[in-house]
Amino acid sequence: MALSLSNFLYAILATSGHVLAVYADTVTFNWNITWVRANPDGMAERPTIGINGQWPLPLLNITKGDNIVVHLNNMLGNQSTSMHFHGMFQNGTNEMDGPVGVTQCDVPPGSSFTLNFTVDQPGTYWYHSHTRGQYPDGLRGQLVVYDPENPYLGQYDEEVALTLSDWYHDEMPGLLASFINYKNPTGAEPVPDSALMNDTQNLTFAVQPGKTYFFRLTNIGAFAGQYFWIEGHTMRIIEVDGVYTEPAEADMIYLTAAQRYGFLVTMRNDSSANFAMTGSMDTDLFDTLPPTLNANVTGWLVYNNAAPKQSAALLDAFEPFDDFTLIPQDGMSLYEQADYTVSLDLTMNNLGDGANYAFFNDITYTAPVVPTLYSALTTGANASDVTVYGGYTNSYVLQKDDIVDIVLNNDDAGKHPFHLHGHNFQAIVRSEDDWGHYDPNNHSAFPATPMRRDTLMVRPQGNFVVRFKADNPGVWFFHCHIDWHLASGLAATLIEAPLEMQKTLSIPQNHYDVCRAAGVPVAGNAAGNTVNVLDLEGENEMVHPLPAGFTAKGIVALVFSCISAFLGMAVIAWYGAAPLSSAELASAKRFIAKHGGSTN
Ligand SMILES: [Cu+2]
Repeated sequence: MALSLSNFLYAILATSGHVLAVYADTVTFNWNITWVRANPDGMAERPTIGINGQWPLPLLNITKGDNIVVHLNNMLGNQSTSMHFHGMFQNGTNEMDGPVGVTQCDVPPGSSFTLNFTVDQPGTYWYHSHTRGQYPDGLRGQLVVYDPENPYLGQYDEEVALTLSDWYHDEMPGLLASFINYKNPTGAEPVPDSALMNDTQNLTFAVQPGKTYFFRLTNIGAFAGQYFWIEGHTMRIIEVDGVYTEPAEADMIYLTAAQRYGFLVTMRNDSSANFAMTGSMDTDLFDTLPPTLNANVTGWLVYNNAAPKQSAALLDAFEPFDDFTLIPQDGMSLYEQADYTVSLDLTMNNLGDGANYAFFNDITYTAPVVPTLYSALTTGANASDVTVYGGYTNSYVLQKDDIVDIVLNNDDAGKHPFHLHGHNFQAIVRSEDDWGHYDPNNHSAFPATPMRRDTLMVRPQGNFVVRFKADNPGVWFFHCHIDWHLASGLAATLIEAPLEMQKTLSIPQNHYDVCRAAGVPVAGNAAGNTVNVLDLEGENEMVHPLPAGFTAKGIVALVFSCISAFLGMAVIAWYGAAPLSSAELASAKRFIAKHGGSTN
């Protein structure tokens, strides 16, 4: 089961540090999306979504400036699909971004969809399905963009690509059906069955004493954040989410789902022992802890094949590096004050069907009839009117080049990692637990040179503020990257410079063909109305709320009383329907005879 990490070693880089002359290439991928069988933790073989009959999915090595073409052929037979390249700005190619219902239609079985975009960002990224709840079934992999002008060239000998993830033995459609269900009124997320490192366990990586390796680490998981550390070694962080940072030393880092770190690790000079590197799922996220769950996954830096590979040592506490303190290597300073603020209050609550949903400002994201990008491109001057995008998409229209703040107030007791498509943002405020809502008149000083990244965690009952420049006309999704929470509606839609989009963006015919095959309209407002685009008659609405006064506890009580009433009736019916034993029959006859009836 153990794979050698050398399989994932993809580049031995020049140590001279000089800039290589490169020419942009077109890199074409013909991907048949297919079912395969996989058993990455050795505990349960299961159907898994692969590419060209393979899983784990390929590590993609791209060079900055390359043009990527992906022909996505959906051969799953029973599910639609899509593909998002996480962290790519897609500047000028918003239609290639991937989220279904936002910039495109779901690609139905038997259809093909072509992505075509240029990568002009270096760093550590990943790619995954953006079809509802699909990527945890296997359709996610890592993407590394090599940078001929990496400022740290010459400070390392080799690059190493590494992923962490959580893994389920059951398939997502069934898990989703029981997650968003009146029988799960508290919204308890399914707990993963195991943790994986490079889609396996007990990974070994042969290292050479004294060498320095550039690790590219991505959490491609569905749900669990993971702590990561290497015994006996210090990590020197030089990149987060594709942004170079000033070097920062860390003994342990924490990666939410979708976050990436690039760090240098220099090997020890003696080769007498091997060292464990461990990913440990953040069990704070789990509502229950199954006794059989091993939340950790361990691999080893192998200096010496003859030496033992000892189990990871137990820790007293997790004390990860605080990413908020990172400083971008390019020294980009804080944007001036915001022109526009998107304020989002996060809650989780029950709706009229008894199931638990996630909300921004009391609206649970409900995909529109027409993908939002197509609405922006087909509603003329009205595209600047947020009404067009419907009442259940949490839409905001941004003006070109505005400085925008997103204020996120977490009224929930859980941690949530938020991802913004199309941008890196400056992280300017992140509270501790239980600090409540952000107060614009009373907050910590904004960093002068804020960390930039594309995924940031808000703490329980806390808040964050992120700032970015609306310099990328397009429709950009902002959502929790816990895939359960995206499915339960924790998303907003930013419509950036719609009139500019109408001038600069165009949709390939192939994308429209996919919509036709899926039976999805491609023009008009969120409801598909093309005549009066301010009329939302027929739009997709969220499940209606419960009558006032119902609480999650009330739902639990209602469900359990219904279940117990049902069980009670079932017992009576079962008892009543059972044949009488001979003793019971004799006793009944005696009773009837004694009271004067006939027993014939
Ligand atoms: Cu979440």
